[in-house]
Amino acid sequence: RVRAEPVDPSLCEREPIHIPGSIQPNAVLFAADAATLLVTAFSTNVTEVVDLSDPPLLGRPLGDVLPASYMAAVKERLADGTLDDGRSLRRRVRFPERSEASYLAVAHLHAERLIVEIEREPDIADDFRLASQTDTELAVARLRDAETLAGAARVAASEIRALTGFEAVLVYRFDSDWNGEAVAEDKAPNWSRSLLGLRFPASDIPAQARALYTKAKSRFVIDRDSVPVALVGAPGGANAPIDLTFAQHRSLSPIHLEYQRNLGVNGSMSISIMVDGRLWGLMIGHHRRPHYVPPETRAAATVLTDAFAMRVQEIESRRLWVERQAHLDVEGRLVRSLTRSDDFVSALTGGVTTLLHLFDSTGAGIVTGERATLIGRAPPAEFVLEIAAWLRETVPQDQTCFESSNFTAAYPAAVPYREVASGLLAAFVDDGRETLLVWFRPEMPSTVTWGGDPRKPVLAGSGSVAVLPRRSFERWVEERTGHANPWATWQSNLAVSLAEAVEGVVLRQRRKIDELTGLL
Ligand code: BLA
Repeated sequence: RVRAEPVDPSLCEREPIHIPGSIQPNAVLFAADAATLLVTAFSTNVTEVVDLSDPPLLGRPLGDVLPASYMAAVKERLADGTLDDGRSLRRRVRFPERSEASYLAVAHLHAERLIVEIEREPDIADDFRLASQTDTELAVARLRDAETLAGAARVAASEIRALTGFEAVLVYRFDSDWNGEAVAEDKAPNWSRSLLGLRFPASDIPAQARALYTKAKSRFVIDRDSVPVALVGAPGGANAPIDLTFAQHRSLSPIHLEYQRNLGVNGSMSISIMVDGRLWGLMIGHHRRPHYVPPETRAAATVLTDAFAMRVQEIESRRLWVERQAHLDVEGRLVRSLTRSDDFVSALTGGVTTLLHLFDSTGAGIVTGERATLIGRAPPAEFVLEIAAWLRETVPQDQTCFESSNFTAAYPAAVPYREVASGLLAAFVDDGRETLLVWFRPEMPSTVTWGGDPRKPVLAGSGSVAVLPRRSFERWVEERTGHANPWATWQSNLAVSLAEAVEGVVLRQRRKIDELTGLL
């Protein structure tokens, strides 16, 4: 029985998913010492390809059991040093005892072990599809034509679904807190369930899984309910758990498989979407029945996902470039008027171009000592002075800037002003923190629709099962208050650089005043 109360989601991060001690049953696995190439572990289903009776497999040269031509190629790659993390050697192989069947052997080197996975290629697979090169080229061309991120995501989801035959393909995007959202979906018309636009809490894909997915780029589950095949190794020291980080047939976390059951998903896929070296999201495939995707198609889906990732990078960096150019232009005009004027406050707030032209702010201003000069929609001056006092005290000395898109959470006294001041960006001008520039952003009234109650993502299990995923993915609507659009890092950097320019001018004006008072 499942107890109702939620459990600390960090429990999920403790499962060592890279050493599950088993693989999915459609492949056979051999592990050998990378130096000696003697077998140190194997999956208990190896009898599907080799005869085990005599002599024992453990400690035997891997070359005794794998086809000679394949072993020769493996040794060549080992000598070249081109089999380490993430790289592999793939070859079609046959075994004498199984002359009728064709297998794909994939070898890679990881943690001082050579791991060889041998996958049976079914004669006729369910929903069998083979990726043709032209299909993939056409799909890449369509991705290149997409002008917006949403457009590219829609193209990617539908092309990858057409390629892999999943009943649904989702583009899942992480936010800065590792919550995620299904930003595109392509699905079979007879599947009424839709996850499009739903949010999912970070604990659904815990930290160690995200770290693993940054290294190993894809996972495919043919049959959620299949029984994993155990790995057996030499007893004693050599029996350290086999690190399956890069193994294609690693069996996935049973907690995750339970999650899939609750979602109504059997066969599945996830391919890492890497943008700028960071896990941007996942290309997720769902099937209500078991679903086999042949190796070439899996490889093509990974290539398409990479093409999508590159398109995202292009679209994002172009948008950022245009936005930044416009801001640099505004900054240039502000700095020019600063240098022409003796009064920096009016130079920044009184001219044709003002602080309000920066950062999509709706209010802005300057605090100098006990005076606040404000433009646009901002809290009253007395309250802005209170905010300034709080900032002077709270912001660590080594930081010259403060930014929040949920300011009322940091400073509850601002709740009455959240309509105009849910977002705050502030930059100190001088070391003494007497002067600061501030920008305000209004509250974005919004509702976030989660796939299930995000306050209870994890349930307590019983017996040997400590935690369970939630069972309901019913839409759960959260009303969000006190949130503004978030500030980008380049925006706070620009605020700091403008504050530095102001400091130059303020110092010059001070010097002038000092000179004048010296003359008196
Ligand atoms: C993994 N969780 C995952 C993965 C996805 C999700 C896509 C990757 C699985 C893979 O690569 O095949 C979650 N799947 C989703 C989401 C959607 C979806 C959000 O389709 C929405 C569209 N998960 C939990 C809880 C725990 C948990 C409570 O909900 C732990 C207590 C764990 N999820 C968990 C683990 C993995 C995982 C451990 C790693 C699975 C693995 O690679 O072994």
